[in-house]
Amino acid sequence: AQPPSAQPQGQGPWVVRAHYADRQMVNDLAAWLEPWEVHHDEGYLVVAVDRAGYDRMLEAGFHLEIDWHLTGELNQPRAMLPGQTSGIPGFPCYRTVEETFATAQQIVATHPHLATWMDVGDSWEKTEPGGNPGYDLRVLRLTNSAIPGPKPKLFVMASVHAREYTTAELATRFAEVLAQDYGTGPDVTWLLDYHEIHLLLQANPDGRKMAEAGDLWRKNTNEDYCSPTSNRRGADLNRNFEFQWGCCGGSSGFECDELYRGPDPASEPETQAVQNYVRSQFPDQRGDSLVDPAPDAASGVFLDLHSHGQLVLWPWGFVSTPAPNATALQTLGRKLAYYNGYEPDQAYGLYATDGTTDDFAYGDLGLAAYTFELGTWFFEECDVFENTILPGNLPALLY
Ligand code: 0X9
Ligand code: ZN
Repeated sequence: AQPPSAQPQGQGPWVVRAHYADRQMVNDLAAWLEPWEVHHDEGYLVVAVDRAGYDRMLEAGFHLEIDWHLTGELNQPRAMLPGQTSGIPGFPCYRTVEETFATAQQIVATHPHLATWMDVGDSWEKTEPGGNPGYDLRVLRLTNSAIPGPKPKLFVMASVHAREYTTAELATRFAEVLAQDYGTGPDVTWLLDYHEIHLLLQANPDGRKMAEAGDLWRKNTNEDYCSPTSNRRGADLNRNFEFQWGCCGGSSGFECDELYRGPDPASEPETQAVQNYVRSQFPDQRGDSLVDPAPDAASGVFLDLHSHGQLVLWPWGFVSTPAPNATALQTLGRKLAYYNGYEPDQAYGLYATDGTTDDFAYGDLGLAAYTFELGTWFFEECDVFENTILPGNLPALLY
């Protein structure tokens, strides 16, 4: 233990508890660094910084305390547990990218009338010639194809931030429950008879491979940004979406930053794949003005799974002004939060963000759009996932 005011030696990285005086300090910080946790009621946030980041935060007026426990968790070498034969090393409950894809293919093979596995685009590595073959971005669609549509749709995407282990696994378990319970569970049977559920299980597979090795990787792996071999390269896909891209100080223009928005709106192939797919599946139900509401009869739910923070968030994220459909978004958001026990809030209440998935889905198309922040850590322990996150969130997804 060190006294809180002592300056750490060396280059870091460290996980710090940063005490702040007002929300403006948090929004200014969130233009270049992603706060891992924000506790507005207690006036501190948690974030990882290197030496330059530490000094920059001190200059900005934060009072910094190093969390030596979480700092020790950074850069832990990873190995399979004794007897572990599958999953992320040290975390057998989380399927790897390849295992996630194999599960989806297995569901389709076992339930061909219920499930389709579609190629909807490419990861950055796949678009590049060279050694790394990359991945297709794939959507698992679940519905009873014997009953014709059109049917209302739910779109869920997971692991757009690579290190957020619980998210892809939750979406994959959801798919398994739907496939298994069809025909015996009345709710699931009704759901798949009269709705379509579209799951982009791995929205950032290139980044996820880095995170599977234990790196706290967030962005995609685009080598054009920062430097081709830097572990700070890539673009933050949750700042790269077209709608209000880079508008409002909720993202960074610096290539090495965690919150780098990319050089142009939707510059990244992963972003393009999501935008194109969502636009192909849902009609545009909202006018072009920021104050136009979607009609009460608008159809379609969009959900982006992240971690961590135990939050249910809805648009807007780029501005504090409530969205034109704020009351309806809040009503459904609170209902979802009733199921998972999380705190419901407008996304801006956390910190300002621009170019995000949910602002795109609601702003561009008028979908009821949400972000869940699952659990309490990026590399969540498996017993927390199995005993808390999964039982809390499956009912929210089913609802
Ligand atoms: O900063 C983010 O992208 C999200 N937090 S995370 O720790 N998963 O990176 C929060 C996004 C909140 N804003 C919107 N949902 N619009
Ligand atoms: Zn995230």
